Amino acid sequence: MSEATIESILQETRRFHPPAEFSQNAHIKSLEDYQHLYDRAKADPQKFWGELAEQELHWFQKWDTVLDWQPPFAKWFVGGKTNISYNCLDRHLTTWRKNKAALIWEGEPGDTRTLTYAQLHREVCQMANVLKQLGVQKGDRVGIYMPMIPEAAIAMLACARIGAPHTVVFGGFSAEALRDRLIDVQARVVITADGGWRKDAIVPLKAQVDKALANGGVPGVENVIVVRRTEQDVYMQPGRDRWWHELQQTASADCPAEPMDSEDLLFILYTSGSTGKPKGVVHTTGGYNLYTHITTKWIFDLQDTDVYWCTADVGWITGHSYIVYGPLSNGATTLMYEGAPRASNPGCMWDIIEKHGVNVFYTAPTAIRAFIKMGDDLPKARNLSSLRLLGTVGEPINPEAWMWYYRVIGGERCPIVDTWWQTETGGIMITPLPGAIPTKPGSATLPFPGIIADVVDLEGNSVAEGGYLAVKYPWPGMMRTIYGDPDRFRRTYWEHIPPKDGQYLYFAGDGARCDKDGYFWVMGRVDDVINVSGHRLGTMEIESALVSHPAVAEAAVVGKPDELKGEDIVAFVTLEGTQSGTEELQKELKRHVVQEIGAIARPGEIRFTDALPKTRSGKIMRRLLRNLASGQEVSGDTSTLEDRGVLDRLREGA
Ligand code: 7RM
Repeated sequence: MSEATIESILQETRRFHPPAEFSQNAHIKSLEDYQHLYDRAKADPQKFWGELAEQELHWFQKWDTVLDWQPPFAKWFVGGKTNISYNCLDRHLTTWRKNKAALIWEGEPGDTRTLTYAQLHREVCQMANVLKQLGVQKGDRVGIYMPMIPEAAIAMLACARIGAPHTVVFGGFSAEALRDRLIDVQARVVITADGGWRKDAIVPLKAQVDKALANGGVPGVENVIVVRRTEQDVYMQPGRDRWWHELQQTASADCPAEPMDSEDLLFILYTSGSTGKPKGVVHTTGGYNLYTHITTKWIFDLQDTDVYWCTADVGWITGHSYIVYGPLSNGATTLMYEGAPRASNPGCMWDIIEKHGVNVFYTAPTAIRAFIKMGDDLPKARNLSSLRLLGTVGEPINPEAWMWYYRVIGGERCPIVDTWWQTETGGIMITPLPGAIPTKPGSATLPFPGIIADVVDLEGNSVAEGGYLAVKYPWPGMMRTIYGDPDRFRRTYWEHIPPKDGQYLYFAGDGARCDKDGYFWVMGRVDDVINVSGHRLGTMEIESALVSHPAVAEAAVVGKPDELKGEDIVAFVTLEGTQSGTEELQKELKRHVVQEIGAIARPGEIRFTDALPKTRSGKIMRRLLRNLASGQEVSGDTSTLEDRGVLDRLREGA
């Protein structure tokens, strides 16, 4: 976050109260109601979560114990048996919702499809049977590498139905990144499409899968299921690759949901950290289901007549929790959009809101800033009066963007829920409840009932004026471990801050402040993670990608504030031997990073230098590089710098 943004946030005094009419009809109607829930949950969390689990979900068998907490390992609803696919589908079929739209899909270019709960259930059962026929058993991992099409949700639910944990890999990731993830989970089957639409172009997903699997690249993958989406020619390897529609045609629609243990793995989703390779975040069945269910219900205040639209991609946690599982578990109508705003169709988002009468709209600050740039005329030319609630996620929202969203999109009548959470938390943690909590532009406001959050120093003492965001008590949606690496789980999240008075603290990796009203202001990452357009990237991943190029000797990557993307990637690179830092090489290195990771990791800027600023013990001084990248004066102590000349040469180079 830039200094200017921090300054403007600290001076923020505006307050927006929920409209009375909104509060009257809301699930949580007043600040007192919120306070009551919060206090009750804090006083007896197990009773609070246990009661909700009983009221809100179907269980084949009730649990014996709500929480088994052996820090940092939690088990929720121990002994309980349930199935999230059952909760998202089957239980709605015995109600009037059977023929309600479960999924409205807006595809590119101009395709559309609506699936009722009954239709979605049928497709899911068939795909579940297909997976079984291909030999997928409970516990086997399935890779999903898909565009934003209904089949992505169907595939996830089919996996959940038979107890096969899924790993969705964002379609923007490269073949290399896909391969790493498939290897790490030892996937048995991969579900993909011939291609997907992104901004008027076709992304060759199947070709990427072929590349990832080439030469036994991922041992153990026996089958690839391919959705026909773009109808371009793709290679189908005999014996391995099969068409989704052909398999579905002959599959039975009778597939009872497998009763899963509450702690059975539901999915593994990779996310970037400050060190090493992306981590496989593990989420399990019962706790995740309850947490995404109840956060969706109370935060998006879902009403049965609502059309709800979250613009994330199912390849990210937001898509998992708030396009697929949370909304469907509530029997809501969830809208899925394959496209994105682009020069050829800049008003597409507003067209979709008008066309479907979207009531709840959830997007990212980076998208809002892009909308602002495209001008007010586009949204003003559409009828957006169906909207009653707006949400944001992914990065801090600057107050100006918040105000624009409130005025131009929300018509000054829609509350905004600025939702802070992470892949690791499973669901939203700090957020307004829209009928209850007054908002302040730029603040995620207060913790969800049952979440005990604090801003602390590295000893675990509360430091409201600025410190690390931490969570003090386990919650049902929390990650259970890093796949295959419980030690790394402990080190990454539970050892930065030592337990205080026997209480363990979850370290989120974000910096935050807490104001006199107890409102949280999340300032951004405090580790070597950068947030580019709401996408989380580890500097080390990008450095590894750069160093894997033969011309590169060393690389150091930092974020610099960017008006549109939040942050942009700046790479400082030293070259091998006699290589010279040409413009052509800059381009090639950018291409190389895209090839290794994907387009979201493309550095905005590559700066060649003869040396990186290091301490005498050889550590790269990133703080200096961050200063340089953002054009600021180098601040703070430089006395540990080994070669002071480096700094001057870097300055001159810029
Ligand atoms: C949901 C998601 C997590 C990181 C997190 C923060 C940042 C997310 C907000 C936010 C300020 C918000 N999962 N972040 N939401 N920062 N205000 N409302 O984004 O795992 O991909 O990223 O995103 O830094 O640690 S994520």
